Amino acid sequence: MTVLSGASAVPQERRLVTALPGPRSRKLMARKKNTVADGVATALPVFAARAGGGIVEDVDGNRLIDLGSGLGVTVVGNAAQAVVRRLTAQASSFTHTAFSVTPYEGYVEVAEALAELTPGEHAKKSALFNSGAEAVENAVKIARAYTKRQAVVVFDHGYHGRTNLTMALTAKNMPYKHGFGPFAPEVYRVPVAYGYRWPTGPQNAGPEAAAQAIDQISKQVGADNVAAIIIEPVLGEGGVIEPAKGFLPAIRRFATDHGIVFVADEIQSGFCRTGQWFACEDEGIVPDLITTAKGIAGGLPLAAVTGRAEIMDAAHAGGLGGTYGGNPVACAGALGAIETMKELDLNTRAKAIETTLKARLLALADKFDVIGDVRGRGAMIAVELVKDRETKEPDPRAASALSAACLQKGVLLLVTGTYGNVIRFLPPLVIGDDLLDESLDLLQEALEQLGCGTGETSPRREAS
Ligand code: PLZ
Repeated sequence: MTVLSGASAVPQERRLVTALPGPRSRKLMARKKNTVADGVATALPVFAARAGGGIVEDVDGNRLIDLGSGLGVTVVGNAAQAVVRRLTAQASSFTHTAFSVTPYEGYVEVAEALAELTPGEHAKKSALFNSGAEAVENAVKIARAYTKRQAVVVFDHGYHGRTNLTMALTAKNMPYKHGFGPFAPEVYRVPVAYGYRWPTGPQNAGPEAAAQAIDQISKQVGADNVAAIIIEPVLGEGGVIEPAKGFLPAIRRFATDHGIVFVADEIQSGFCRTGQWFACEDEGIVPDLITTAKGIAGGLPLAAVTGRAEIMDAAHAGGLGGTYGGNPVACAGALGAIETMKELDLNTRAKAIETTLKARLLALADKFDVIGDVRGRGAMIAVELVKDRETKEPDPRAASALSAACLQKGVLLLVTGTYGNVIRFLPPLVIGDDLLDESLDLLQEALEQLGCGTGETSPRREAS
């Protein structure tokens, strides 16, 4: 795929010129320690200088293979040409007027693109915001205004943000919520169909988890009190969990039957990441509202709520907004990113990345018994690490050791999951096959160095 990454000014090759972190990164880290709040931690100890294609170059000149896309954002790669062209033109015309004061065309164009690309043939409208969390909060506001109900239902392992309401919606305590309560009321959490860990096996997870979730909502909350059900079609931060087949359609049906607004949080899974414009398309789900951010704007801060016009219009005039929401430079970035996704057919590219990654990771799972599960779709793939394949006891230490060892070899890999034991692969979709292959060779080397064992005597990895 040299055609894709060839567009980047950054040479598409791994290069290590210092030990990691290098001297410049170490100096910057000391300055950060003095002036940046400790709560703002960094997953990796290297500072970026430039990035493009599948490479992040650090301030010491090391070139690292990027399997994280800055938390799943740079679907089209860093500094993608169309993004830079459009945002540069916009920035030299005007950088801000506030859409709620003096509107501009770019915002409307993004809303039109969202109406075209999101699932469903119904009339759609959008509102734009700055961050994923802000989009989710506004989806809740809109659903409450429309239904005149208050309760919000979310799922085990879900992640929706770090603001007060979205902390309440997020499942995991550490690091997202710990010590930051009290949290917003009227939030209820129910089970999700986590195939790999479902007690009666992945084949039963879909219907059983749906039945449990629906029973809990009906008995503990009351369906008629529920404004919104919010779910990630692939649960990213929770560990790249694909709800087992049948789960999403059952929950969608339940929402329809009870006048509940079904919100797909596609902030991480949207915009070609899973090989579809939106991950919920894989099971033919048409959400009432969909929240987007991350991939939407090639790295610029932009987020959206898009959905049925009659629901979106339920909030009174002036009820939705914010100073910067739908900033013109960010909108220009989004139009450039969407143009790139279409031009390079990044949905097809995501599927090809899945084929490459899964083949290699499944082969590694046969050799290394620390790998309990390989899962995900498109360029959103993960391996779950366990101490023992029978008990499936999570192995978070192996995950952090592995990501640290990969970093030393020049590969940026992120750890995630409720149990901190999932290594995820979220590369920019414009990464070259050569870089992907190389990163997997290096991952294999790291697994060997860490003595992760052979799977010859262990039961085979379970498909989930
Ligand atoms: N919904 C599904 O994945 C952001 C956050 C990582 P913001 N995920 C990465 C971290 O440590 O903060 C996310 C998401 C889903 C909502 C959000 C929130 O998006 O743009 O970070 O607010």
